[in-house]
Amino acid sequence: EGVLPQEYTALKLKVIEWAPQAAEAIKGKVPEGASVYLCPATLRPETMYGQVCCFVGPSLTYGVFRASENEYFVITDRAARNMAYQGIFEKDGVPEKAADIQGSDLIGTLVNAPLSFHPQVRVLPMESVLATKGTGVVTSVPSDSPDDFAMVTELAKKADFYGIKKEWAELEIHPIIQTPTSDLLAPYLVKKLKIASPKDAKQLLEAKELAYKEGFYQGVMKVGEFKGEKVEVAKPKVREQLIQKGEAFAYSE
Ligand code: A2H
Repeated sequence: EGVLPQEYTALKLKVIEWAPQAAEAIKGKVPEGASVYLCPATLRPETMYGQVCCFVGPSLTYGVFRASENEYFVITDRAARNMAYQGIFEKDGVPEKAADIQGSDLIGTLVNAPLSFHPQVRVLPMESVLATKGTGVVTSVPSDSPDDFAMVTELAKKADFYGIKKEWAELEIHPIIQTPTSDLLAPYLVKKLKIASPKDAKQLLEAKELAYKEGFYQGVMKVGEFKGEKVEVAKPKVREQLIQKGEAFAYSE
């Protein structure tokens, strides 16, 4: 835990079609007409053009929380408590939980990914998602996150083992940010550091630090409304735009 609070952007990924087990879990508990969102917390809102899937921890338990009259968020209990304190939910006080869903039951759910080249993406498993950070939901941007690239590569390689359809993990990875080294910095670093799987924790940590520094301080947007602008400049603009459109909200911890 750092000394300063992390200012996350929590994205709203609207559920379009539930995986069968998730549909079962919420049946009769969440009103039919309500919009339900998975809400990944990110520090890199400017990369959201590159989302290819959404990760949940298969062994984590998530709650479906009532955020307002007609909107529900899928997040950890811990995140819901924090959000209640931050006044993110319409009703103050104890967050209202409509249902529990096991992470593994969410796998395969189809969601909308705001800003992405791929407007619809699948929920996929990532063992390393921590229950103690963010919302327990992580949107996957393999162009700029080494962790995400290592995981989608693994999922595509071993789709049967993970019980997913191979094509869910094989969406095209578009360049989002140009840096002096590459326009696909995460895949570049994963190859360069010879990272073979998501289990190569030490090298992944190194790749993550390199990617974060270079992307933030030397990156230039290659796509979107702020194309040509420095990442440092574009980041708060993309964030503000997402929030204005109701596709994200500020969340800190
Ligand atoms: B970031 P920090 Cl493109 N468990 O978003 C594991 N990882 C989590 C998490 C959790 N519960 N909650 C959030 N995260 C990830 C984008 C991104 C991120 C890019 C590049 C780097 C990067 C797309 N994934 O993070 O420990 C989320 O992934 C590297 C720092 O609070 C979130 O931002 O600093 C980041 O970790 C927050 O990590």
